[in-house]
Amino acid sequence: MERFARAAALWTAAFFALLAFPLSAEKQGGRSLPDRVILAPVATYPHDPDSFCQGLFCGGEGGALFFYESAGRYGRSAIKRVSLDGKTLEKKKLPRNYFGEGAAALGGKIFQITWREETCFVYDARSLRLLERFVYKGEGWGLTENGSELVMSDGSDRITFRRPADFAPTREIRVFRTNPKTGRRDPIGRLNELEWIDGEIWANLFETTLIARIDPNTGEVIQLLDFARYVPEECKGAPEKVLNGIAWDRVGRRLFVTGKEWPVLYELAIENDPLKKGNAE
Ligand SMILES: [Ca+2]
Repeated sequence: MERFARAAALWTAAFFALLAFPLSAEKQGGRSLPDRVILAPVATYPHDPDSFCQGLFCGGEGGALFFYESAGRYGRSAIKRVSLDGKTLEKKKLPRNYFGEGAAALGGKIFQITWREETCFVYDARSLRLLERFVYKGEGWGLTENGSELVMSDGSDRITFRRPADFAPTREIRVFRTNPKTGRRDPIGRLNELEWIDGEIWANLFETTLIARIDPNTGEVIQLLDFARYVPEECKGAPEKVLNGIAWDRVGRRLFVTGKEWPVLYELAIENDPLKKGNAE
């Protein structure tokens, strides 16, 4: 897919800005994480500014990358197949009384949860034909998958693992951050859109510019990444137009982030990750 040449100059400036304001060092649980930039801007793409993005993940194989996006709001909720350059290729609307939230694909099916309607819609991933619905208890916020299980947030500090066969919960973790001063485990709540990346859960924290990297075995937040610099100017005064939408291209190892009604989607490369073996100093 062709990238936008005009983004190059923008990103040259942004890259130097990023170097000038590196992510802060974080001290957690006695560990001191290196003060290093791990996200490098690569490109920008258009995103539908009318799409209230509640869930995003990559589809396609090889060079034919596209996205599935779950859009929210009553009357405007949908599951969509979207091209890298922001065009809606296919769209299935939800009934007016359902508010779309997180979405993920597993076993050739797409699972789309809803905010307060306790319903998970299941579609055929190719045709987007509705196959069935599952019910669950409580609110639905974010959804991702680890290759065999669905992984769901509900706006609290809880993440539940669910069976794709019937959406039943099988286990849960509570997300926390070790307080560097007291050593106590402080709950990290308002977990929203999720993405499974290299054996970690990445979750944005609702109404913040933060994405937490979470150890899925313990629930511990191993790093907080601040995306404040990526919030588009035109969204800064609108409280609802927050960061939401994390997608990981496993083949190309590309990270994509956007937000609710953001006009832009960013591609970022994860470089020199100090938390991965081989990169530690
Ligand atoms: Ca996602």
